[in-house]
Amino acid sequence: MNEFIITLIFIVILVSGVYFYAGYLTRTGKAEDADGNFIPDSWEENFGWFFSAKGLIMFALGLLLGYVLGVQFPDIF
Ligand SMILES: [Ca+2]
Repeated sequence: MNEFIITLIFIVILVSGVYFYAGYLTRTGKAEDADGNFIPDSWEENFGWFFSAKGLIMFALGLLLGYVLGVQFPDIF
């Protein structure tokens, strides 16, 4: 079960990192962002859904992580 938590935390960090990196690339002008939504336009073609669902993905991951931590460590809450 601990491996699952570690995997989950790793996924959260990875997903957050991708969003952060997209913002970094567009804000610093390292990637083209003609429509100004802080998502590199070259990514939007194939991974637009990943950014459209940002709120939902982060919410689902947070919910899952909170639930798993609550089950694994019932005393910390
Ligand atoms: Ca864009």
